[in-house]
Amino acid sequence: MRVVVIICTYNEAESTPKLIEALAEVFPQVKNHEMVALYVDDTSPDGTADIVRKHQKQYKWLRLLVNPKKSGLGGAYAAGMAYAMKELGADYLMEFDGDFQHPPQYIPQLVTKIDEGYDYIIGSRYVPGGSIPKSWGFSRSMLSVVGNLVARALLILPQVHDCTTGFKLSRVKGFMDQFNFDTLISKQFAYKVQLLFYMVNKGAKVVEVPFAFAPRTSGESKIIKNEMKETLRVIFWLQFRNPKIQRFFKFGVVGGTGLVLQTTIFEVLGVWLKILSPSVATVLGGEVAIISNFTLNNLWTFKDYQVKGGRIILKFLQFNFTSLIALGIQFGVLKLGESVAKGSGLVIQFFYFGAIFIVLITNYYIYNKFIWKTSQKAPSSK
Ligand SMILES: Nc1nc2c(ncn2[C@@H]2O[C@H](COP(=O)(O)OP(=O)(O)OP(=O)(O)O)[C@@H](O)[C@H]2O)c(=O)[nH]1
Ligand SMILES: [Mg+2]
Repeated sequence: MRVVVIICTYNEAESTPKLIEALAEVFPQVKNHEMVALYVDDTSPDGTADIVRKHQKQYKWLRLLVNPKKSGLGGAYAAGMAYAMKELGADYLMEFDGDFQHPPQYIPQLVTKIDEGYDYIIGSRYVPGGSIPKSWGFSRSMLSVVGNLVARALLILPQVHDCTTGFKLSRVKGFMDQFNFDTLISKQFAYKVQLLFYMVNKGAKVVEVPFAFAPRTSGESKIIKNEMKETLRVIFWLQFRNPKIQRFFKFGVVGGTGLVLQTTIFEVLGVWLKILSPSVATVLGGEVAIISNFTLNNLWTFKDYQVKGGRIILKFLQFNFTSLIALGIQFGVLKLGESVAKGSGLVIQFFYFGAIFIVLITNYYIYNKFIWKTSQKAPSSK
């Protein structure tokens, strides 16, 4: 495999010669893969590109791409990755900082994971053995730790412990060669969370390799002040367009309309007019909501998996059956509520909404798993 280590630089003249020498020592340790280093420099005023050019005479594996102006880290990586795939025939792309914060001795450890079949190899600061610099003050450490936790939670990627690291190795075939760089939401550091989200959701086999993120010893930090805000902006758009989130949102809306129907019947017949007992009024309201929910979910929430023709009857019966389970849960909880409430309307309401919550979660699971079977390929894409 040809591994292209992409090093984006802006004013890294001090560390660049040292880093090239360090790579020259480390690359021969990788026996069964071909290592190439690609510097992507945004015409740094301190002449970083000239230093690379000078070393190119000595090292055949050293390549350089110069962008005419500063394009932000995401912009620089987009250009570098496209160049590495198109011009250098890369099989794997490594993202690597040019200021020694990603210590070069970890490169072979990440590369060997290719042999174990991994598509996405993450240099991780937040798994045992990994760390952030001890010299970082409280606020910088907190920004990193909390920022990562927030990103991890909002991306809904609990399996990845370091979602904001910049040290990664990605497979080209089937993954990076299918990524459309025009869709990059941010040209800044936040591009990283988008690539992570893309790779994991594309089904990449992922592994995290611990590494000690070193303190910056020379040059200046280029991290922009509003990086956290920029990362949140990227995550917002990623999730806004995420079909799974959209589906859950639609399910919520449909469930909400069902809830309004059911609650109206419950409140009017069971609480206000007292024509029915609260438990019976709940079940009657539920029946009406079932019909409405099935129709709306089939036409809208699970549109990609829509049931048509004669199968609608079968699926509707199944839906009814699973809804009966839900009604059973509600009935049981409300019965319990009736015995506890001893006539108190407020306590009954508490049990009523508690039961609804349990039922919502159960229903969403059953719909996905058994009714519309969303883990299978959508009928429209078959
Ligand atoms: N080509 C290019 N490289 C950039 C740009 N911004 C940052 N870099 C490089 O990206 C790498 C990471 O940037 P850093 O400023 O070190 O960011 P950081 O490591 O998160 O922050 P520090 O811990 O303060 O160093 C370094 O090699 C930078 O020179 C840019 O706009 N263009
Ligand atoms: Mg740095």
